[in-house]
Amino acid sequence: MPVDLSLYLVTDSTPAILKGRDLCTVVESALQGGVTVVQYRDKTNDTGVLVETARKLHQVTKKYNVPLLINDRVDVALAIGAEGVHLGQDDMSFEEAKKLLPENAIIGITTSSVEEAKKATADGADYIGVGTMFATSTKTNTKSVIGTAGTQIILDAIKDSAIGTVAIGGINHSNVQRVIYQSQSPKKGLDGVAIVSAIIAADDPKASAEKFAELILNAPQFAQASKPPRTNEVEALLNEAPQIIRKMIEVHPLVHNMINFVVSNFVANVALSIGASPIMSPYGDEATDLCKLDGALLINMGTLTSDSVSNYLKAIKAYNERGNPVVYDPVGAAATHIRRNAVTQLMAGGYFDLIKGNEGEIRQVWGKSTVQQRGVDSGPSTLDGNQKATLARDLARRERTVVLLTGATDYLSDGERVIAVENGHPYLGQVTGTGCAIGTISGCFLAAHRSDRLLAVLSGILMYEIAAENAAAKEYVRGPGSFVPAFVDELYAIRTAAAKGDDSWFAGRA
Ligand code: 3NM
Ligand code: MG
Repeated sequence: MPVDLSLYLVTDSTPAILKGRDLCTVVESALQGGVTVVQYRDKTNDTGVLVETARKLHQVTKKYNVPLLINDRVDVALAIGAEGVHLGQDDMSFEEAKKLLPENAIIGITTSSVEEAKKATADGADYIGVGTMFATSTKTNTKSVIGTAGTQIILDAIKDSAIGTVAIGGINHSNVQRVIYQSQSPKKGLDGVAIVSAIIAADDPKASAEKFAELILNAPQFAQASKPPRTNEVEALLNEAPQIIRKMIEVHPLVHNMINFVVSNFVANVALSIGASPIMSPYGDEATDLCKLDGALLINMGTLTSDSVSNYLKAIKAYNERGNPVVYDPVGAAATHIRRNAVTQLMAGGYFDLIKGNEGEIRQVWGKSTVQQRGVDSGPSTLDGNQKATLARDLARRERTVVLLTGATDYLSDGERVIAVENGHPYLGQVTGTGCAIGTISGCFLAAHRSDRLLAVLSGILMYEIAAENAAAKEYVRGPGSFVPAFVDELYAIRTAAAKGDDSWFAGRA
């Protein structure tokens, strides 16, 4: 019988986590809440105490028909007849443990790389613990923090094996669904999550375990909102765009902008001109109320300050929980150490329905960026069109979201489809805020049209870039200065026409 790894409790006897309570009592209440496997992990006590505690724990876990695994100490497992062991990379080797333990004992192995995962699989381990998912104060000497992206690579590497998989490190109620969703590789997903502090240190371990058990049964809100794409045909998508634009105008979505102060006024005017309802609020706690209006959130880190990231994370959490769309514009992502860290924290801290940026920014989010960006401008391009399309597609696939890589040609992908958009005008590159406004507009369209995020974003870009072309063609537009008011006018003109059912502005343009 394979072990049910779905809600895997790892114990901790340190005062900071156990808070003076009796371990057996805490574990029993977690079992009542639905924990499916328990690992006794104790890095401090003497062997005598380990054996005594393990024996007591075993009495409890047996009552709930749940296996008890012993961390590291094969001797303790043997002494009390536990169902198995969990071994770290520096513990006894799998082969040695296998020789000592009974034939049917469960053996799990901690892995944080493809090599380790492949070795554990080849050895015949029952499951692997994959981590560290997120940095955690419960265990600070972990080898590497790999996130959902690293976990996905490991799962993909062992996709042909039936070995069990469980993620560990920093998993809590607010991220567990996203962890499971974003770690999923096409052919293999996680069988469960391993939790220490979010259950053991909880005021009510039973309630905490119950909540985990319920959360892991369901996909996150944002995944439920994005049904599989209906069509692959660019023509068909283009035919639908005018209707989507009309729908956005009718819905009149709220767009909550946490955006840089340089472009704030311009972007608010753009949102108004297309028929949306902008609010500019950098205050994370305000999202608790604003997210209830079922609009979109835009995170634009163009003028990052020391408290921006914590504000962003609060707001992202609120929108993610309601399943309302969140757009991430990692402005100047590679420019400074602070911004590179912000990217890491935000990507680990929430789910984005669209990640939008120029080549340097998207490369930084992808994580293999070697280019040092100079400012927040787009900088020299080093990728050709095919490479950009591939990068957009791969990032969308990895994060299970939509990516828009902007430039003279924009590349939009949902991980399956990639669309290159050639519309626009060079004046867009001569005015500040025109790139940022695309993030805001995309948010409006994502809020209004939820069944196909790629189509929603595509419709928004087309409205925007065709308006730019129309504006630049006005005889009174002589340069970037006169372009700006003409551009806002043309967005408004398209909105007015579209609302009346007039799509002539669109015909033959995309
Ligand atoms: N092993 P929490 S992380 C025991 O990365 C353990 O291998 C880890 O605790 C690894 O759920 C970890 O409180 C602690 O973050 C996880
Ligand atoms: Mg160990």
